[in-house]
Amino acid sequence: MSKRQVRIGMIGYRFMGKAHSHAYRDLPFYFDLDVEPVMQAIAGRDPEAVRQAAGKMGWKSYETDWRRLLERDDIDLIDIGTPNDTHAEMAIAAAEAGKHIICEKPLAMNAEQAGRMLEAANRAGIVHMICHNYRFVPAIRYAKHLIDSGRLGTIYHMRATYLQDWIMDPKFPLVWRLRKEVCGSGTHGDLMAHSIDLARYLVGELTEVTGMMDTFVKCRPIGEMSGGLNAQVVDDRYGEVDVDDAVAFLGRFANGALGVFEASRFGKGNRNGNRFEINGSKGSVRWDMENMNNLQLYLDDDEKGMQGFRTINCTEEAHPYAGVYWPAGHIIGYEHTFINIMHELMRGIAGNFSPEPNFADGYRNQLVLDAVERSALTKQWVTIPT
Ligand code: SOE
Repeated sequence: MSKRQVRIGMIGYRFMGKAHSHAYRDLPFYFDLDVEPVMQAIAGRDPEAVRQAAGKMGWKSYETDWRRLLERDDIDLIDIGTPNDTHAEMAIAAAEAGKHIICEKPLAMNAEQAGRMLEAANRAGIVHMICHNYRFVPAIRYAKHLIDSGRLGTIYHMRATYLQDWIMDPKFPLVWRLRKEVCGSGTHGDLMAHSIDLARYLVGELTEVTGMMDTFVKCRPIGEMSGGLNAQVVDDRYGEVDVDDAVAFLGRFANGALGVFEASRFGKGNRNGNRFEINGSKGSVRWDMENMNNLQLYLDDDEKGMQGFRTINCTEEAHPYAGVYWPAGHIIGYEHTFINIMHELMRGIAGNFSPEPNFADGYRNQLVLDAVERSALTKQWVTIPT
């Protein structure tokens, strides 16, 4: 018997569009699914670019207005991979049209918008997720298993850094990720949102925060608006950078643990340095995205004299998701984190539930982002609403 189809309409087709398209294509290759994902249509404003993207990435059709995807009755799921200022409008309209949704992070420009998106999704009873792909790294899921099963004991600390360096040249242009009206915040919403998601996933809710933010290069040449990490200058005029280049905060978790977080796009030499360490009463874990298959684990009950951090290559059958790919030792990469998350999304649609992380997680994440921003402005500790 043929499987129920999930016909996807994706909005945006650049960096995240490429990652998501690749995931949909590869998904049935690795996972036994109860539904069949169908790459039905993509939407983008530039007719020639969207036509080419559809052809290259394997989409059956394309639209030049995203609203058309919502009108079409051959679309079941809307995938939003556009700049942050568009997420709320698109997601609320998609929910009202009865479409399931996966949305890129950060969910919105602020918690008020994110709350409205969550309400709209709940009201419509659709399946929704936010694309925090790092939760789907086998090593991170294994760390979660170790924490939840008590192997690390009581958790005292989480220390996370997320460092990149692609905007350090003062001549790097003023792309959308550096304009508040388009992205809401800079490094904070782009990178810190991932660390906050991992903190909530691995340790629990944060209750209060105190933070600081800064912008090192305050004016930049005007560049391609849609430009990504390799954007070019297109105009010799300069514009103001009104978002943070770097952010740091201290946080308390509801379970008593302490968190120290730093995110920066001025971390010279770090291309995608997403890292954390968690310390418990019985052990610790360390993880680094640039070596994503490995988890460093310290266990206090190891024999004296042999204690120390060991490296676990999380590619064994015992490691979440690893078994569906290659035999042990044959590592996976960034793109597989998207295949794994899309697999959860398909499970959710088949079973009519919203797998985590969903819009509720996106909303709670946004509450923390907003609180850190407020704290940086007021120089006070800020309580996160429950
Ligand atoms: C660019 O800073 C970026 O692509 C982020 O937007 C992603 O969320 C992160 O995973 C990698 O870096």
